Amino acid sequence: MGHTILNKKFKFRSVFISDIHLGFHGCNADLLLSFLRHVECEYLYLVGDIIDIWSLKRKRYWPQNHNNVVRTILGKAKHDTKVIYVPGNHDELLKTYNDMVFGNITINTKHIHTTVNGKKYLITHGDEFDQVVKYSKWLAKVGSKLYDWLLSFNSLVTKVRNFFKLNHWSLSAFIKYRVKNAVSYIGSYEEALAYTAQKNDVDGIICGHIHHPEVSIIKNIEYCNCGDWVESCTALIEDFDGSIKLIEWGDLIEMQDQKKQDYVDGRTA
Ligand SMILES: [Mn+2]
Repeated sequence: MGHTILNKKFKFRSVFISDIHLGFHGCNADLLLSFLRHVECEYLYLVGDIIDIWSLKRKRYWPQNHNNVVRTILGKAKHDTKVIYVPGNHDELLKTYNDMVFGNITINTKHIHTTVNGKKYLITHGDEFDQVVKYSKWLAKVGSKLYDWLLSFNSLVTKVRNFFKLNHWSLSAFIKYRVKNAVSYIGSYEEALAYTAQKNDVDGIICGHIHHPEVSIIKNIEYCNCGDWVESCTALIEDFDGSIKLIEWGDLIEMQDQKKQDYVDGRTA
């Protein structure tokens, strides 16, 4: 679609996007394409759930604009952008290819990004915290031993489910379904990630998974969630001073469209 309103190109040191869900009909590929075409960066992180293999298994869906997203990313990787793909749960198949390079895109299941001012951020999709959040009520009482155990338990659960071809338990779907408790689940998720960042001795954590964009400080840890390209259409960027910021591309485009519309209305009125 013709989002030609912004003539400007934005330059950032790094861009972080997650939960694109290519192959799923809800993916907002047009908005993502306009974002990718307006952005230049040295590092592009794909923070999981980029290709929705679960959805493709249910229904084969792959329109042209999903191809265009892949081509645009490969084009950046071919030129001056270092592209790192950290797989999530909807594309967990890729986790078995850790450290492999496909068309200039490196697969890394766990990655630490160092900003221009020397801060360290752990980059992870965040699905491994599903079981932690599920049992967060009594986790708070029993403490961190159980937390560690649940983290390893999560991968076991995934293996067993894959073996028996069972459906996955998805935290993001669960949060959407249990609207009343959504706030408390989001809170538990954020705390679990901040705790992991502390344990890994980093300044912050960059994640996705729950489709809830945010940049905030939790327990002295910078918690940064990319959001998604199904609903929020947001990205995280690292500026040239090293600060991590949230860009609400959907809102930005809408504002520009509105300005243009106001202009047109003004002329015709
Ligand atoms: Mn996910």
